[in-house]
Amino acid sequence: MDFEALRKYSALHPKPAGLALQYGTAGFRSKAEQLDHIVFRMGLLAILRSKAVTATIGIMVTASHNPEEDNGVKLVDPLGEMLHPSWEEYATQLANAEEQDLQKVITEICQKAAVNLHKDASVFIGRDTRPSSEKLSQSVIDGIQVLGGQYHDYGLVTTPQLHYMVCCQNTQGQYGKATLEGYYEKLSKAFMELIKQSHCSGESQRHLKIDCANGIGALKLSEMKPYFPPEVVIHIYNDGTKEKLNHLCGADFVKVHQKPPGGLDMKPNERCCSFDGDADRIVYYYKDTAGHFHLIDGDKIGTLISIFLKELLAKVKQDFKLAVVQTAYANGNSTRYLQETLKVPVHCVKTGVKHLHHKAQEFDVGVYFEANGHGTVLFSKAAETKIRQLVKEEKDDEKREAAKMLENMIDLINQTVGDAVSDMLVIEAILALKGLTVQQWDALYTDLPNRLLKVQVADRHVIDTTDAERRALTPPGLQEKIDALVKKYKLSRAFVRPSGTEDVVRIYAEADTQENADALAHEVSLAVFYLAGGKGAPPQP
Ligand code: G16
Repeated sequence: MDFEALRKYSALHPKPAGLALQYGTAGFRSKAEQLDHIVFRMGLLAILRSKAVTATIGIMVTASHNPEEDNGVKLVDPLGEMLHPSWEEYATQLANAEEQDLQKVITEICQKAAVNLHKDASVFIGRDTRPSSEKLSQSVIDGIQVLGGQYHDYGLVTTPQLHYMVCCQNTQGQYGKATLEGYYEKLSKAFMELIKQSHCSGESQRHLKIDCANGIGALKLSEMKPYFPPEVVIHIYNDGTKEKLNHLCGADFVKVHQKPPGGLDMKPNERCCSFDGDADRIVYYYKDTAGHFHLIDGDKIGTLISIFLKELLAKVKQDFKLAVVQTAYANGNSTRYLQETLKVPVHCVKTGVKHLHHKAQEFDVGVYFEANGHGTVLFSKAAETKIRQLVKEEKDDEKREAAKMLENMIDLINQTVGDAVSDMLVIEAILALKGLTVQQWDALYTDLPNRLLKVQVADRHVIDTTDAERRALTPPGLQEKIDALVKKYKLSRAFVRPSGTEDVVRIYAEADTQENADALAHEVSLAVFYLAGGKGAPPQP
């Protein structure tokens, strides 16, 4: 290793004194101006990771749902999954090392992770549309070059597109071609094959209004438009030409505020959806004839997909284990519906796609969705092989037809990570195949009224949680207070957790009425404020 070059380049990307950041829910996230040294060092780490696993590693510069002024960076592991947890710790160590200790920390990581520095290394880079992203991805390249690795810069891509590229590359093309054309072709072919199997779509043309959060999704959907069949007409809103990224729009805004995004004019009963800033989340919604807004969040998306898959799995008559993975944010009625009506096992894990993905890998067919719209479906290798074999060899028409649909689902869903574009096509195909309107989909179950709030505290890490984040261990007295508050309301539930992407504590509450959910969330936010060191003025109702 050329330590002299490392010293020289690292000095060009100095760490601000006293700044310590942590590899969180989805990598590092902070104000963009605090991140130059972090992205440079993540360039270094990507090379080490690539040498350690002898595979291409991805680096995405994005802060997804965060405000435009923020940015972030995360590493993508060989099959397109999130960075292995053992390396998250190395990432944090490297990010926080003082300039003079950088060489020592790198040497320690190489020893602990048995990195053979003589091996080749390769990194794929992508970035979102934030004004700061281009410069930050240049700093990633500086880091890569110091350690002498190969790289391919995809430039502007959605986060899931980068995950897809990494997986394609490391499976030697088995997962698909590692190009944008390859991605568009794979998805559109599977989508068209699927809707060909629809006999009663109920709509000759499918119109869908899409709020792209003023982010990368608009660019990539426009590129993909020529690949769509003429029956599918997408209308792109919030394309980034007028307003700021994620400002009053996008999947996170719509989910948190339970209201339509700005910049999208919605007629009664029109099917609409929102992507987030890097197009890895999606939520649907519509307005009824009385003008009421109806949100169809990740829970209901996961439910629709589970219903569809369960029916197909019954038809192919294989002993495949289907399960759904959710987080504590899942609406109580979605969990009840899945378990009691659909009779599908449901598992609850900590927030963060990496946790859901990991759990979903335990099943033949693992559906995972966060309520915020981040999710996908994983098919085990054995299930995939069996399904593809049934398509080729099965004599029974109904069984073969069902296997064919499952095969197209396997190709349409981005199994590396939640992907708004792929999820949207999956949903549109299922609605067409089942002849369902958005209202019928919404009517599967009624969400319990709920409220999401944020509170700022001096140090959010004073809150430690357990039981998949449903109970607070610290600070003392907080959980007891939440328990007492929850007892005041019917059908109620509440929990708090430190965010891994923003400097806030998140609060979730649900109850029998919206007033009660709002009141409970507010009371819990006051408890957090007073017991966990709230900053500024106490939260107002
Ligand atoms: C990221 C993660 C999601 C998580 C969300 C919020 O989403 O990928 O799994 O639900 O952050 O996390 P937290 O509550 O810890 O801030 P995104 O879309 O911002 O990448």
